[in-house]
Amino acid sequence: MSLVPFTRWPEAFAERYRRAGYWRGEPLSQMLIEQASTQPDTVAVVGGRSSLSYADLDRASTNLAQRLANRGLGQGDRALVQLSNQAELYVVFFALMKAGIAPVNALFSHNRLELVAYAAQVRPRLLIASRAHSLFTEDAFVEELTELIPELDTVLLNDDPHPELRLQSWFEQATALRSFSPTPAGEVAFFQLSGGSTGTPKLIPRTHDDYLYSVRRSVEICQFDRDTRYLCALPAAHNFPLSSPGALGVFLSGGRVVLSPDPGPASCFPLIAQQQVNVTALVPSALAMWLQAASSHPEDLVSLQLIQVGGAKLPEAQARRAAHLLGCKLQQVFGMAEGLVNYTRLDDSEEHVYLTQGQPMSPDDEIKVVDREERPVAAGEVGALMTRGPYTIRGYFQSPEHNAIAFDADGFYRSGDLVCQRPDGYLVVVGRIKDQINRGGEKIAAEEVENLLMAHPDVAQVALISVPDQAMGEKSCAYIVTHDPSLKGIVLRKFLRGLGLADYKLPDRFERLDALPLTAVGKVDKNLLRRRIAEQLTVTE
Ligand code: J2J
Repeated sequence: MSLVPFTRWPEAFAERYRRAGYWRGEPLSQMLIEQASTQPDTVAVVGGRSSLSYADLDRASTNLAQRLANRGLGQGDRALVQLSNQAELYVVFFALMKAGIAPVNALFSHNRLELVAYAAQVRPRLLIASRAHSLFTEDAFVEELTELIPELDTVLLNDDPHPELRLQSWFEQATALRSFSPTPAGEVAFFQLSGGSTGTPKLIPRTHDDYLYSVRRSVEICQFDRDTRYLCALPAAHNFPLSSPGALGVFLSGGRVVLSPDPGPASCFPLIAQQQVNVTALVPSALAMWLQAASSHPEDLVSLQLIQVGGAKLPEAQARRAAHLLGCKLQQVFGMAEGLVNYTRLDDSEEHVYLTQGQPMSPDDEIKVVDREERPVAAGEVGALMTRGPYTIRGYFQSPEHNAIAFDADGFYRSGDLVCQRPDGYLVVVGRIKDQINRGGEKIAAEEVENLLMAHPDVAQVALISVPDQAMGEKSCAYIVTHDPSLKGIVLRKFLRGLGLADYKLPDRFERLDALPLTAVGKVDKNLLRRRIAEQLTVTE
């Protein structure tokens, strides 16, 4: 048996985290087994047409795990999974945890380029995807993947008409031919996705021990219990709605997850009313849509008690309006798939909830705020955030060169965020140094899009930057230098789409320049470009 390799915490730290009771040697599947035995008939998840009790979820995931084991899949194997916000996503997640298979859960908005990049890194033996996604309506992409990844020998598709391919038929009772079990809790359970700032999207190996601790601690802070009815409105595979406390926090507490296909009020409000949802997690751009819709449908939202907001900076004015208009508690969440999650606490003062992004959830989260030379800044000053702790990774998957940049010699992760830490320990996010665009909580690595645009024969130089946007917080703008004066943005967008890039990464706007401005050291001066577009926008608005 060969397990998935990853950068381990040094033994002294691992020992400390075990002694403190954070790491308990328990697999992520254990929470489901426990709920299924104590309250089998309680509804665990409602999504689209299906409603699954804890017993259903446990049984279906065990059956799938058994069938996969019967095919020889198990510990050390990897899977590529792409499902929408549907109950099957959790059946698959728990099945893979039970069978020791480590999945990458791609977002449904991901396209060919992202899936190929993930597959090339993890070399999955198993692909689980959906016929409802444009990549999988025909078989061509599955064939392409199978050619690219010879190890890929099992493909299951949601709602496929053929029983042997159809994911749901694998949820049915199977003969026990081979045994299966989760990977040891200190080993990789699955891969999270990095927002990234590099050319290829990086993968984040999370162990059962560290992830389960982050979920357990989040549940304590957010006070989830059996009465929790959580609306999963964001993409379900994302770290926030999966673990902060997210769906896993709900399953750990014995509550109910209600899945919405998208975070729009038209989908969410009726579900909140029907299901008496009392908590949800949103990004600020979705919250803004809710605030607009709330005044015309206030009766839909009466059951809501807590709205968590994170993924991008929540403006103070919006925070105040939300608390006022929605009539429930607000919580700011500043987290990252690499680990560290900060929460404002439920009994915090309004001042904390409106003005800060919370404080680290664990007493063993170590925070450094540093200047350009990585010396700690004076208390309360702005600097770059560095962190390590019991659920923050020590390295990306198979990325030694990038790890040398993203982590310091002591294992601190450089998050790329500019923050200030107040004397009371609370963090305020003031900006970022990583070359990324945060488009309504969806992260775009500038370098990835720039490299692809450079592949166009008429593009000589390119710089992708963020542009402030009323609705999304930020949008993207590509500054290009081209020899062809007639080259249109629409052509470049089509080009990028043709390469298989996810839609949300397509530049919202293109601007042409004769040359890109450079800094004194010869790098593209993105600050100047950002100032320039901001001025241009103020003039035209
Ligand atoms: C400002 N920027 C924020 C916030 C994240 C919980 C919540 C969010 C994520 C997430 C997550 C922010 N204010 N409140 O994984 O478990 C930006 C920062 C951060 C990056 C991480 C969770 N909350 N951000 O957003 O991996 O720049 O995780 O470094 O997608 O989002 O992005 P991601």
